[in-house]
Amino acid sequence: MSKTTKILIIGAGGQIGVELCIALRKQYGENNVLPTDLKENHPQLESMGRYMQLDAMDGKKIASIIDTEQITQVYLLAAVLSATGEQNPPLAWDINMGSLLNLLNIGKEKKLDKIYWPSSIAVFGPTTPRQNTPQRTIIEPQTMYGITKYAGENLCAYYNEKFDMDIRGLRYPGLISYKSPPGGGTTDYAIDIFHKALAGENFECFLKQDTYLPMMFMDDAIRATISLMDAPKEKLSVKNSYNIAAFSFSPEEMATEIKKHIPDFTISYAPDYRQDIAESWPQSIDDSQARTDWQWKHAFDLSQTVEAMFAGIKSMSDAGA
Ligand code: NAD
Ligand code: AKB
Repeated sequence: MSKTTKILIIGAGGQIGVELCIALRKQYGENNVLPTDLKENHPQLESMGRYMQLDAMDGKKIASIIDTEQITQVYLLAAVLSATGEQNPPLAWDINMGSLLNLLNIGKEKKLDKIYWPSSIAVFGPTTPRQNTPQRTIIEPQTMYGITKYAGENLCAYYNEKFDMDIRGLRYPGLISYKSPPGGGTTDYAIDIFHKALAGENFECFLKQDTYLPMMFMDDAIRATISLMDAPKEKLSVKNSYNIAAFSFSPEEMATEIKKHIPDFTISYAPDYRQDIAESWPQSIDDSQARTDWQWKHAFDLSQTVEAMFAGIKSMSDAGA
């Protein structure tokens, strides 16, 4: 008889975690997915079922939850993102690396079936080809966040190889969503812009008008995550983290798209330290390996994303969220 899949999400209270929890519960059942986060309370997650406070650095507690809850898979989402990481690089190193190394050792000891750990386009740096960045290429990240993602990818590949574990990951582009706010990234402007537009306010962008970055709507990112985790192991030729992509745009192009819905919308530009981060990242990504290995295909383009964002933010505010 096959055993029940029981999932622990660490860092579930952020932009990706809330939506991933909803999707995984749909697939595996509410009682088989336990969302946890450093935050003592999380009203949104608590309103949907069980929630537990858990520090990703607390290996003893993680091991004990794996035992008592009979956890078979862990999704580790706790992290310090690019912009916050450049404000406090030692913190980014400690949290991003400490939590991963902790979990890999626990996963090895407890013989977890699978671990998910996300990487980012931030692994790439200024020496990487910026257009159609290949899966395998020069990787010399310039931010502490990118350095932790690159080191983390290599750690995952090492544990996969040495200890015959099953650790999977995606290099997400900037993710655009409305259910849970973003947590300190360079691509966050592409979410904040909607809230300002709907409030009838000017949006002051911290990136220059022609800064192109790869982006994706959250529904596609969640579907990609679950498809990767469901894919047969023998199909996965990449042992660290897969490139995935949807579309790229600049702040100016996003503003033009928003004006189709709100003609009076205005944008101004006041680039800050995040401009350097954005300029060190690719402008577009080649994700053909993911498309070949596990049939990844994005569904949302820029205009569909903008429509879904306006509809989603309005429905959340109508529901009083
Ligand atoms: P987020 O900042 O929105 O959420 C991270 C969550 O981790 C927060 O709820 C935070 O409270 C929690 N956390 C922080 N320290 C913790 C700790 N010590 N113990 C437990 N929880 C802790 O981030 P996100 O956007 O949901 O990103 C999740 C993962 O995906 C990260 O690894 C991030 O690098 C990666 N990623 C995100 C994006 C994106 O655009 N959102 C893009 C590429 C990669
Ligand atoms: C960030 O901007 O830090 C994240 C990412 C692309 O990793 N959104």
